Amino acid sequence: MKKKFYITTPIYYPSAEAHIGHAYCTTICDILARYKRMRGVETYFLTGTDEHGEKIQKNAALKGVTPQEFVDEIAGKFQNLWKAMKISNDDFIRTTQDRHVKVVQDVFTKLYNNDDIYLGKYEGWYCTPCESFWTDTQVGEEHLCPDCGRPVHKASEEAYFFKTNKYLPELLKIMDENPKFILPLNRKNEMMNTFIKPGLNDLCVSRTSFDWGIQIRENPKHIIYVWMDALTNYISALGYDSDDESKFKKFWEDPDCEIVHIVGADISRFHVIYWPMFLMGLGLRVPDRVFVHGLLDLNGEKMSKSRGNVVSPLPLIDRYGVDTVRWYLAREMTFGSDGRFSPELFVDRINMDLANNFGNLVNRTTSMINKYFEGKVPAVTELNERDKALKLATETALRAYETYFDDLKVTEALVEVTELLNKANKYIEDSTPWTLSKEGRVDELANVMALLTNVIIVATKMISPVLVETSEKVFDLFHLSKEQRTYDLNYEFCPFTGNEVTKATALFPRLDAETETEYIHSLAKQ
Ligand code: ME8
Repeated sequence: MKKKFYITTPIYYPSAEAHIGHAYCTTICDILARYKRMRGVETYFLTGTDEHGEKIQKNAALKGVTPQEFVDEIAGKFQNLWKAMKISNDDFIRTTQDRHVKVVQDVFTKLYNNDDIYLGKYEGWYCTPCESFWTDTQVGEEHLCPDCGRPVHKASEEAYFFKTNKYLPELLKIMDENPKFILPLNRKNEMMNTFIKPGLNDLCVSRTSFDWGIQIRENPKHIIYVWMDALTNYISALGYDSDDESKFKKFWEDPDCEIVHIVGADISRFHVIYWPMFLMGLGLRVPDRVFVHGLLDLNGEKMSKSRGNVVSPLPLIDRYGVDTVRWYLAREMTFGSDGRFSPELFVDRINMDLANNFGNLVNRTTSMINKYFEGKVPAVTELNERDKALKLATETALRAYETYFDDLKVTEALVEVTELLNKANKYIEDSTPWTLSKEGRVDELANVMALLTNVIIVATKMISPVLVETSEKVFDLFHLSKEQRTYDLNYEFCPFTGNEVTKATALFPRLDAETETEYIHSLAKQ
């Protein structure tokens, strides 16, 4: 594992407010960042907003405000949402900030002087909501945008182009030599078959048809097309090409820093193909991995701001708590595959994993320790076969969890935790502590309580990058010292003898399926 970790979300368009899809990607990045920090890796986590472009200019005009006023308001709402979701980003970059604008202009100049960019004419099918030009094949006979399904129109303008084929051999070499450059692995074939094999066009990197963007210094009637502007955020935020390049040196140039971009399937080609090429033109290192996550639909319908059917995470957080929403997002959809947001799945998932499994285990254990051992964790003595099996299961789960996380398999890592918690609940049923107590088998009963405490603390540490509030509550219930709260794979077995234990009050109350699904359905309709 590298010593440092730089992780980024896409920078979202503040053309409308954030929805559950944005929250999904940001939450997963947050979980990865928190996991790395917990492992002692120096981590830098970036998110932000992509504030230029025709759509934003149009939306601002509709509202009767300037584009800057428009993005200021929505960027503020994004930041508030991330606070409410306990997102631990180290920085929030906005592409209208001076620190970014200057870098983008310099990047353009460098690439132009390097003969990577030339002035030509662009003709194609343009989708205004998506700000993308498409080819004849892509729009089909009906002339519909392949992304959002809306009609496209023919457009032509003088524009600058980036020479993609100049860097294609180097890109293919990187993809070959580093098989984990694009993750999950099947996304590589998709990139090759859909975009690279049919032949790559040069990329249009400027516009003259609107002016809400970063001007090209050498030819001010052009603005830099939104993707070259947007992608540059990953280095401008680190201070590339500024008076203080210390963060850039630390988190980009140092080969001992792992650079990971997490992006949705809708924008993978920009990150996997063009962004590495821009970096090659600038003579900079390319990222280690681009992880392409799937898109969430809403009750089976594609969710997008352009279509106007979105769910905001805020009312969900207000009603169910931030951990519940974070857990649902990270656990329900396998990270890397497409998924679905549905009220029924939400309620089922929370009841199954948090109320019945995790919450129940903590409630039962803390209550039994109070009943049988006056609220103090007893010491372990000789273990029987069942105890040994649970001890082994804990160690095995911990190792599998780390391996999955190191491969960015977030959901799989969390499944390890829920399976371990299931085993612990089953261990209670099999050990029948109530019988041990009745029969006065105190040593065996003590072992059961000590082992359960051990599993709960290990599992809570594993789950803590997701359940940021509850994990602290559980540590408090077991009166853990600061040292006892740290995470260590080679942990000491049952080191909690003598710790006081407070009886839990329902950590995650069971949700009433009928009332809550109805409530969440009403949110999706608003
Ligand atoms: O594309 N399910 O911004 P954007 C899951 N500004 N994730 C979703 C989602 C859904 N239904 N909808 C959106 C842009 N996302 C550019 C990015 S980066 C240099 C510039 C997430 O506001 C997902 O991560 O349209 C997707 O890639 C991103 O939001 C697109 O956000």
